[in-house]
Amino acid sequence: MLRPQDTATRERKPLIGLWKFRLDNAGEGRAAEWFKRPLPYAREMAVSASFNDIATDAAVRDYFGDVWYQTTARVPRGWSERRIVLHFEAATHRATVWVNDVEVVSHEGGYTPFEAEVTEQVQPGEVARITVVVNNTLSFQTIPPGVIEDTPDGKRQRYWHDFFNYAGIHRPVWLYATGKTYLEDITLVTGLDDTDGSVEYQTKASNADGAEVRLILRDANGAEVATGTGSTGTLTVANVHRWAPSDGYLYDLEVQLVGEDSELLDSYHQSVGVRTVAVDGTRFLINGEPFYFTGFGKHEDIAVIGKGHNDAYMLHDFELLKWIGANSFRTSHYPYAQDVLDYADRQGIVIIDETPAVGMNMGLGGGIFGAQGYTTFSPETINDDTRRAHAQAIRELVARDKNHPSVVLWSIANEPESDTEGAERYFKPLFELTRELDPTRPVGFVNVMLAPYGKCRVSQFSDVLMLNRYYGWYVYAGDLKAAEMAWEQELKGWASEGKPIIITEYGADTYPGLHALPAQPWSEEYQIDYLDMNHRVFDRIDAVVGEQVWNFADFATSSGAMRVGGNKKGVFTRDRQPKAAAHALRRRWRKDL
Ligand code: BDP
Repeated sequence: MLRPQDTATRERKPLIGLWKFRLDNAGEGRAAEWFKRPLPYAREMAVSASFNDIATDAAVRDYFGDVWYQTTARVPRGWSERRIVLHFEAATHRATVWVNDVEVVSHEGGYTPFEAEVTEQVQPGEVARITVVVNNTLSFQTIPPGVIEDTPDGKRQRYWHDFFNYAGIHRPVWLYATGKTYLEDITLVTGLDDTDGSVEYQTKASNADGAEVRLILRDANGAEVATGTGSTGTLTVANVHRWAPSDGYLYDLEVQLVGEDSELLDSYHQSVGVRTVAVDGTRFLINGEPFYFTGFGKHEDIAVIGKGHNDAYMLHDFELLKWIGANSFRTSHYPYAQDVLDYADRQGIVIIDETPAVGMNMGLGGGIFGAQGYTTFSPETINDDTRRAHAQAIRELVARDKNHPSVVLWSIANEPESDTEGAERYFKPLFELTRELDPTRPVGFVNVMLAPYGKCRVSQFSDVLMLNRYYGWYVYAGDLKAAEMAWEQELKGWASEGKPIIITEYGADTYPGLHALPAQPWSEEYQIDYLDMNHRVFDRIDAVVGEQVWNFADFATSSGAMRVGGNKKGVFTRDRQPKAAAHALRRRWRKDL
């Protein structure tokens, strides 16, 4: 699926702004066919934003079930004879869409795009009614998983991931038009041969019998550097300007479908960063050169907007990454908005791209999320149906992000149970699937402290070991000497596996403004000491090729005795002001200062 674009043959119309909105507490909307008329008793809701924090009411914030969105859009009158498509960049966690009275699409999974052709349902020049029922309920068969529990006070949604279950239409919606002959998909693989670059392409088109595929590759100044024809092939770029960390140089590949009489039937612009990625022993190579990841696990998390994408915050976050000397981040714990990936491409920021498979671990968080009382992998809990949903989430992530040069590594899950036979059985085919979908990038998953070196049965499938460790926080809190010894010992074990290791999480909750001398947990001083201790350990182990602090910024999570107004492991506050540790990290990461 190609993201909507304005080109010589395509036009799009954003459907963002205020939509009608209502909760469906009684679960009556589907049977009552609310899509057939103006949404009854609706309030207004911002699209794109999570709905949870807009109102002042806990009943809205904590709501789970169906919520309804509705808008009307006038279809541009110039779109007659065109193929018209309704496109959602995401609806969390699932949605069904009607255009006027007709159901046009349903989609499962909260962070990847979906669309439906609606040519037959709309009239150019006329107004169309678009109704969406979004559902944010999590079950053992969803990614991420959750469960609805009965309590004396009614039903409650529980889940095992440590971030708030923001939901709604929090990414843009588009109406767009193409010709009847159109490009469906483009897949690129880039390579390097000394000073030459190669761009291997594969295109897919619809209703394109008799049409020719033509390709024009232009450099950043718009000068043509290579051309080609045919639905698959390879372009060569002499003296290529490589895409590299902190040098987000992009070429523009225009793919055209041309009719017999030379008529331009479709045109799509795909940006291309020419680079290679490889694992060699314990080294992670970008363009054949060892790369060391510095940066963070992040979240899409903004006050009031929740997981809604916001361009201003995105730009500011990247400014902060640059300021602090971060060259990378992980899209913990779900695929981020496509604008973020596009911007990372342009900025030369390196991405570890993660699926929404988080919280698949019933052994975790007894103290944080309450006692679990479930078995992780079992016919009643995470089972074959869950794995099918997980496989689909991987397919949609790879399909969406395969052409981003910034994406160098797939993370197919965060901290799942991984020390049991059930886990091994569950994950083996998912690794195989990911490699089949994308043979060009390394694949891994993020290992949890409960499956330490010697116990994990899933790491055998990973090309890169990604470890989340909280020595000095969840264990040995306040005793950094003991933490340092235990951590180094475990890490040496992992290093003996001969694979590159990225520390994808290490962090300490820190209440901004809390000071303690000598340092104590939760103080700004302790966060610095904790990070220093970790860095001493990493610097002693060659196989460590990256450090990503948990977290870039404080973020919202479900409330609990361990959380003070959210998760406070941010190096920046939720409103993006630096804690003292930000300055310390900057001194470590900014080699130019
Ligand atoms: C890890 C999770 C992350 C949490 C973090 C924490 O991967 O989502 O927020 O720990 O406890 O278990 O802060």
